[in-house]
Amino acid sequence: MLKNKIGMIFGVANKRSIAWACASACSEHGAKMAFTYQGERLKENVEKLAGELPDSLVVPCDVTNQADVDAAFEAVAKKFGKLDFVIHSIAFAPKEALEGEFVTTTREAFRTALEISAFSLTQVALTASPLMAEGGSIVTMSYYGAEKVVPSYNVMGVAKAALESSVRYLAADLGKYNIRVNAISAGPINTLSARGVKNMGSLLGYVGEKAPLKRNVTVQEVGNTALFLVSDLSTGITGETIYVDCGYNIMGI
Ligand code: 0WD
Repeated sequence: MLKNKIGMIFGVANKRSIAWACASACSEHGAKMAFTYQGERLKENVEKLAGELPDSLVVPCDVTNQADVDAAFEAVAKKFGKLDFVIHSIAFAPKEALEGEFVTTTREAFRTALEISAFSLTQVALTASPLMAEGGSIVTMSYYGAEKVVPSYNVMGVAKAALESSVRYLAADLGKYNIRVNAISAGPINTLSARGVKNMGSLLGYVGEKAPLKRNVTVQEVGNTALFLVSDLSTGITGETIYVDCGYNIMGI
């Protein structure tokens, strides 16, 4: 399905990362990929994982540093000469902002969360689009806390709201180049980032009970949806936020 397609994956921290599940699904269908890692602490992990896949590239990229972003795309252009899809699967907020009440969010925490978790998508889309001469697909990861209040999700919910809105504006701008932009709104999954959100364990239990499918979503299910969104099976879809949450979001009470 993705033979001769080149992807760029942002947000692999370890083998549990949603980004890694997306990359695994895309690799099974023939894609070659570049992986970015944020800082030296993640380098070894990402190199080891990417090394399991044929002909992959690993480049550093902290999205708060524009020079890193530019250099990462230059490295992709040099090795592959083009880009067909991007999976943006990164988010960050200071730990103290992910507990207690939202009303106490500091200016600094707000700025950091919005810059890394929302603005970075626009930054990546702008830099990726010249490499997508034949069109392309950009996918990002959101969460239900963007639209409803989820205790402790706080400023990250506000960042995800900005992210989902950015998806629509980017889709409108880039559609003329046949570049599609979509978000997956994933149900809770026990990853490194998720453990930063207070009460994640009880959230998983609650959602697993209330969701129509009576369970939590698996990371492979999110990966398979990303595969669909970057493939030619979804060429009519852009600007959407697609729920992969075992149906949790449709429930009133
Ligand atoms: O329940 C969940 N796990 C859900 C996650 C439900 C719905 C959505 N998501 C979203 C997250 O908000 C995020 O956008 O999915 C995305 C991926 O999250 P993940 O796979 O759950 O978490 P993780 O494996 O920790 O990957 C996120 C990575 C970072 O990892 P750490 O844990 O080291 O912060 O985002 C990257 C980093 O690799 N990241 C950055 N990358 C570049 N520049 C930066 C940065 N400044 N900051 C964080």
